[in-house]
Parts: sequence; structure tokens; C-alpha cells
Amino acid sequence: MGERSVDQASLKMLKKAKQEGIETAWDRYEQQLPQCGFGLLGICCRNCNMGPCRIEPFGDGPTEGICGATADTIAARNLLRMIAAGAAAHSDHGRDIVTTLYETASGETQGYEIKDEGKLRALAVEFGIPEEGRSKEDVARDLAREAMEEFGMVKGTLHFLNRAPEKRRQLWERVGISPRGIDREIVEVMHRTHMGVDNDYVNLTLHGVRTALSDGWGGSMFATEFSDVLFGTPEPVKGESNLGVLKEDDVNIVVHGHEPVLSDMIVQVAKEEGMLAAAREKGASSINVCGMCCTGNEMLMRHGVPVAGNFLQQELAVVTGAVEAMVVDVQCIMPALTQVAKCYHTKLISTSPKARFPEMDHVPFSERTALDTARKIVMMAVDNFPNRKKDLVQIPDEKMEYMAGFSVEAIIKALGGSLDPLLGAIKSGQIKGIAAIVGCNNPKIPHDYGHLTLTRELIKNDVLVVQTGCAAIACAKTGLLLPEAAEQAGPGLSAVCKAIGIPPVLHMGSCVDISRILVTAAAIANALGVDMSDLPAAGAAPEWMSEKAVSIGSYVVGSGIFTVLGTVPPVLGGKKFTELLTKGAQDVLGAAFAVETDPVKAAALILDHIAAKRKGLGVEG
Ligand code: SF4
Ligand code: MSK
Repeated sequence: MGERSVDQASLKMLKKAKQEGIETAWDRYEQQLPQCGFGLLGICCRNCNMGPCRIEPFGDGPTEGICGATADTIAARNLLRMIAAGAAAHSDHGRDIVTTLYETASGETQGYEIKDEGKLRALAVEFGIPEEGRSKEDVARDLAREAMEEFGMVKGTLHFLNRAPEKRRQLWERVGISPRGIDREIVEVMHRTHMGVDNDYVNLTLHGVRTALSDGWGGSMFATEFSDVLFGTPEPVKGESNLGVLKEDDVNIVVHGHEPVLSDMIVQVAKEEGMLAAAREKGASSINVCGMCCTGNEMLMRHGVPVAGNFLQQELAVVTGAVEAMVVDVQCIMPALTQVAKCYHTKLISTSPKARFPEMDHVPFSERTALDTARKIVMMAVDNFPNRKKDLVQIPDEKMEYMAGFSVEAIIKALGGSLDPLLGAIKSGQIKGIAAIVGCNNPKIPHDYGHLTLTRELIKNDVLVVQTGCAAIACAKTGLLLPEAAEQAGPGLSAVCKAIGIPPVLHMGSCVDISRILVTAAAIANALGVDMSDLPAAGAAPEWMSEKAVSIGSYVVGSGIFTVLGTVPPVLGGKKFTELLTKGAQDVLGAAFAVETDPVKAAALILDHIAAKRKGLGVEG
């Protein structure tokens, strides 16, 4: 696996980048080698100015920081801060969506409407908000207020915890990790990890899980559910993926980041006749809006918008020379884009007050003027079309059809109105279990190799795979998200997919939409009358890189689901802490982490785990 990517389109663009003297993340990764051993092991600390301190991992140097903090304390504190950052990112995204719903219901936004009134009313009932005989705007305002309070709530625990099985909720209570207000848990991480506060790695870990749970069952779940209310609950939809979706004759706009609030408007505005006429005037045939990373996932789930690629393809999209504008919001946007764009004509446009980039154009976005802002941005792209350096344009041919849009509601609909057919298939052994494969790309692993190998191994063994984020885009690019991919599945899974007309790999959305996976797992556990830790289910992040992934992994394990990481987390310097994450957690949470960089071996671990859980449920075979 000496190649940088297993994706042909990316390899072509990497070759082009090299010819044109462009550095990419892979080059910069190589420049970093060898990476700092203390950092890799998680045993350097900068939490106070007596430091920085580092622990000598081989015992022939300091075994404690200046304050006496041990390797386990330092590694645990560092991981907790990663969880806090990840949970904050997801939850701040969630809060923005909740705020947009509130402002929309108050008539203060431009271009938004409540698209799924049914879901709005169902959520209102769930939160105990009267909805009968009331306008959807009144209900939405009350619901959004209630949600806003959950971020900083002073009493009680998060409402969405009620969706979890009784046994899981009791466990959280018993262990003392039922999450309270989302902001509170994140603040408490920062307090506990301050010099001289929580120095017990076990106690720290428990709070880390609690904080992560406030993301999965709080911030992320709000982001997903309220996005559905505002933009519509996804239904199966077809589209195309990979860099080949860029069009030679069109104005190409790539929307990149995570939040759908602006990109949804850009998709809408790019279809306006005035915009299309302006594009024609500049010599283009049309306007082609494509997605990248999770903004792309949000758009493809609801509109079937083409997706140009996943995380490690962001620079490569610019290298095609065919992108008039890359519009970014928040998260996973490489600052290196500004250097790459200098060699082409691409306009990079930041839009969030939270995410500015030196030398990038900034068009401030506000929900109150969303349509106007979207029009301004689309016009900037249109005006940039004549600036294309034609000799630098090379769009790879590679593109592939996908089927996405598998919200929980869409899965239940595809199953004929209830989860029963899925439960029946699991009990009979046609489907052995369910694996969630999620997360990023990371130049430490050949791009997409981890996602594709693990997914293929699992479906071949009759494990239904559900995906989000960049993992899902990797599979979209290879046709694994098509019903025809059932041919690559084992006989049982293949038969189920063919009978229902679904792919063996279900795209459930963006990173925050892992909350959809939690809801599905909880519903299955509830239907079987068991805890989530009893399910023949597993999580995996074969190519993860972001702090959000640390939070995700922690809430998945905290929800009782065994999780395999494909890149090594910075914890190994804390030996007892690592032992806790990979073994001890099993006794407390009913699930633990495994680290396995070889996706074939990771699949074997998951298959063994699923077999053991099937045995536990008495559904062997
Ligand atoms: Fe060193 Fe302790 Fe300060 Fe960390 S908190 S930098 S280990 S003295
Ligand atoms: S975009 S968090 S690289 S999955 Fe959600 Fe992809 Fe990971 Fe960002």
C-alpha cells in the first residue's frame, strides 16, 4: 500500500499537483516525519507554565511532570480536551441550527421555511410542548427555546436520553455519567483538566464519556433533528460523486465544511434564472454546485447534490483548475487551501465569523440575509468564470452514482413501516449484525483504503454497514452505495438488499448524523428488550483524524457499542489509561475501544464481536 490514495481521481490530481509544484497534505505529512514521539503517545503537557513537561516512555527519564502528574493523568487530560473540542464543534453546529429554527419561526430569516412539520410536531410531543391547534411557527419557537436551554441547562439531564434503552439509562445513572447541559460538561472538562484539579485518570475518563454523551445524545442530535425540521428529513435520493462531477463548461461552486444553513441557500439560488443567465453571459453553460466533506453530505442527503470528494480531496478539487469558488463554513477546512488556490483562479470564500482564514475572501453570512448572501457568493463565482486558466484545467473522468438519504425514517419506510423485517433478518442470521463505519481521511493511511477495505470485508460477511461523513463519500465513489453493490455482499445480506431494493451500505448523513445511528441502535435494542451493549453491532473509524471523531468514538463506546479505531489515538504513553480504554471500560460501560490499523484485521475483530453478541442473544448462526 505504497500509494497515497486508492482513488484514481485523487491519484491523477496528485500527479498534476506535483507537476505544477503544488504541495498537498500528503507532502506536508512527509515533512512532519518523524512525528514527535511524546505527542504520538499523548504524554506531553502544556497545561501550565511550569511546563511544558513530557514523560519519558521507556523509564530512563522523568516519570512525572513538574507538578507530579503521571503519564496516565497527562494522557487522560489530553484526550479529555480532544473530546471537549469535538463535542463543542458538533454542539455549536447544533446550536446554530436550533437558533436558525427559532429565528425562522419568528419571521426573522430570509429564505428558510419549516420543511418537515410532521417531525416538528413529533419532537414537540417528545419534549412535552403543546402542539395541537397551534401554528407550526408557535410550536417551533417553543421547541427551539426548550432546545436552547438544554445547552446550558441547570437542572436535570438531556431530554434525548429518553430515547436510549432503560438499561442503558440506568447504567449511566449508576456510573454517574448521565449528561447534564451540553455547555456544562464541556466547561467541566476544561476545569478538571486545569493544573491541579482532576488527576485520577479513571475519574477523568468517566467525565470524558459523559461529555461525549452530551454530544451524541445532545448537540449532534439537535443538529440532526432540527436540520430535518428546517431542511426536510432525508429520503432515498440518487446523485454522483468524485472529482469527475465538476463540469468543464459550467461555473463550478464547491461548498465545503459542515453546516447546511448557507449551502442550502446556495443550492437554491444557483437554480434561479437570473443567476443562470448571468453564467451564460460569462460563457458558461450552467452553474454546478457540488459538495465536499460534510456540507456535501448534508446537501446530497436532501437534494442529491453531486459530491466532489471527501476530506483529503479538498485541495485536489482546487488542483483541477475548474473550481470558480470554494465556499467554506466551519470545520475540516485546511488553511493550506489559500496557498493551493494562489496557483489557480479559484476564489476561496469564508462565511462564518467563527472561521476566518488569512488571505481568504470573507462574505459574512447571516440567516437574516441568507438569500442575498447566497446570491452575492454565486455571482462572485460566476464573475470568476472568465478567469479560468484553461491550460491548467484537468477534470478527472472518475465519477460514480450513489444512493443516499437513509434517515431513520427512510430506513423504516424502506422496510415497509417497521423495523420488524430487519430484526427478523438479524435473528435468522441473514444479516449477522450492523456496523457503523464513520469518520475522516488521514494521510497516515492510503486515502479511502481503510474505509473501503473494512466495508467490503464486512458486507461480504453479511454485516449491514451504515455510514456517515467521509467514510460514506469513500464508498459513494466506488459504487458501494448502490443497490447493485448487493452483489458484493454475502448471500444473506445480498438477499435482503435485493428484496427491499437498498444498498448493503446505507449513507445516513454527515458527522452529526451519527445521532441517527444511535437512534437506530436504540430502537433495535428497545424492540429486542435489551441494552445497546447486547446488540450484534460495532462502530469503526478506520481513517479518523479530527477531535470530533474522539468525541464520537467515546459516545459510541459510552452507549455500549464496541468501537475499532484505525489510526492510533495519542494515549499509548499512559499504560493504565490505555488499559482502561481498551479493557476496563468493558466492565463499566459494556463496551471498549480496540485499535487496529489493518482494516482486514479490524473486520475480523468486528466479526468476532458480532458472533459473540449473537451468541449472547441466543441467535447463533
Ligand atoms: Fe507540567 Fe503539571 Fe504543568 Fe502539565 S500541569 S505542564 S505536567 S507542571
Ligand atoms: S467532514 S470530521 S473529515 S468525517 Fe465531517 Fe470528514 Fe471527519 Fe471532517
